[in-house]
Amino acid sequence: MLSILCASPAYSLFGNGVASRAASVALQQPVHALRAAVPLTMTATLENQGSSTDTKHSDGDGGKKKKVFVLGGDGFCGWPTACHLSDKGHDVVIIDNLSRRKIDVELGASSLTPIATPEVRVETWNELTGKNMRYVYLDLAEEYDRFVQLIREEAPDTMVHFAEQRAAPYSMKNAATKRYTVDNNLGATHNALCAIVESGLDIHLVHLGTMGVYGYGNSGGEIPEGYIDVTLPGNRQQEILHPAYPGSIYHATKCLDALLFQFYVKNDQLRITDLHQGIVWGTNTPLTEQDERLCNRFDYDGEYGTVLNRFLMQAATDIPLTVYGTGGQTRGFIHISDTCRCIELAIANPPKSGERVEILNQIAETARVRDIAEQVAKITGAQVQSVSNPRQEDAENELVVSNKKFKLLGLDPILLEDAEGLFKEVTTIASKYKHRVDRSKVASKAYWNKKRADAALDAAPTQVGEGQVV
Ligand code: NAD
Ligand code: USQ
Repeated sequence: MLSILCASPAYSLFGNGVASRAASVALQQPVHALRAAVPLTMTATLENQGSSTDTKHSDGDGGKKKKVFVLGGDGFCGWPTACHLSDKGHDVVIIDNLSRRKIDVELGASSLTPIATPEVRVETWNELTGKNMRYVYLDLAEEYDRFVQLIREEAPDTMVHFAEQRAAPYSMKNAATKRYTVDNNLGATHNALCAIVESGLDIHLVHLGTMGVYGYGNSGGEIPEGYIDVTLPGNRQQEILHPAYPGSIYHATKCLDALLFQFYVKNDQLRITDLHQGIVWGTNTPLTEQDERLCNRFDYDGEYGTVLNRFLMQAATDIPLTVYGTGGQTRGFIHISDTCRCIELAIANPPKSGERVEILNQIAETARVRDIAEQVAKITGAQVQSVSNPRQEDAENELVVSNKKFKLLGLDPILLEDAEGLFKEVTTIASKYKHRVDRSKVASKAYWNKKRADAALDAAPTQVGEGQVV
């Protein structure tokens, strides 16, 4: 019998001083469900996008509450999603090996926000809500037998798979981090797939993929959701998986995951949804705001911090915004609250057994890095800095992405142009915890190749705050 909620990590990164406070921001969004046009397999819509304890969505599976494993449920996306799903009435079991917290120790970095241990998080959540969320300390890539046993004992309906090393810069740091990223991510994904087959249970796998599997606009025109029509030699028309075009080892693992999904659907008729998510920004949701012990993590360091959250944190701590190169890179963005809503929808709308992998683009919109910097600067008065780009990537790119499927399911995502209040919410959090900022960790020290590393040295001074202010 596996022990649940009793495994204690050897260390705690959480400080004292936990104080309760009421949720203050309600992200109620109007629902514009275009029900008539919803494909047959996708029938559930978001009836209620705010925080609530009653589940009102009509489920594509007949509205039943599900037992959901949240793999990687201690992470930035996983924790608020676990709370959201529990709040919606699902029976949630978090599985995590705390590798993200351990990598912080390795990098000498830490979340800007103090985060409680998973045991304290889960206990607090259950105390506040009367729910029965559980947590299992388990390495998905390394502990296959334990994982299969857990699946047999718990018989989940759905597994949401966040449990991968997710930072492109960390994956490009050196040979050890490249190898770890490939071993961990493919090991975790393949173990999840293999275990579903071995269990003999009909489990829906919802995987968090990335927009970066497509490359960023290099195929021309709008990026469709997963599949693309092509004309092969001899004028043969075919629909294929959109060609993979990863820009980092991390992104490459997501492309390889996609091939595994295709194989397991064909061979074992598994039910798989792959969500190609853009860059997630924000910190807390109304649910994780309820109590400081539920606070979500906030990565700001050069390896794990993502661009918009970094800019908001930099603005709050008087660091000029670190635009890499010209800032002409265009990417997809989504707020953390919308991530939770998308997962809720994906769980409620599984593909049928053996149906091709269901792929949805999980973004609210695309935006250019320099435009985001300008927007943050306008709101906060921050300076904008151009630093040598440590990454091998196009300096400028266009990016048009379809996100029709989630919109058809009723998602009305938060858009950046309407997000001034949410920007301020993040800068408020960043200001509150600015005493925890280690300024030496802000600049990225992960170079994609020697050329990029040499260019960064030549472009000295590259220290944050010393570069060219544009
Ligand atoms: P995160 O690093 O904060 O969370 C991942 C969690 O998985 C961590 O808690 C980590 O400890 C756990 N984990 C990793 N390997 C594991 C293993 N072998 N066994 C058990 N647990 C393991 O990352 P995140 O930002 O929450 O991202 C979650 C997922 O969403 C990732 O797969 C990522 O690729 C994807 N995604 C994230 C973003 C983003 O902007 N954060 C955007 C697109 C896609
Ligand atoms: N960038 C800056 N300044 C910074 C940090 C980043 O200009 O201080 C630029 C980068 O060069 C890049 C863009 O901003 O062009 C995005 O970088 P990022 O670190 O915000 O995002 P990325 O490395 O692409 O990875 C993140 C998540 C990853 C997810 C991916 C979605 O870490 O897990 O898969 O976003 S996407 O970008 O759509 O592929």
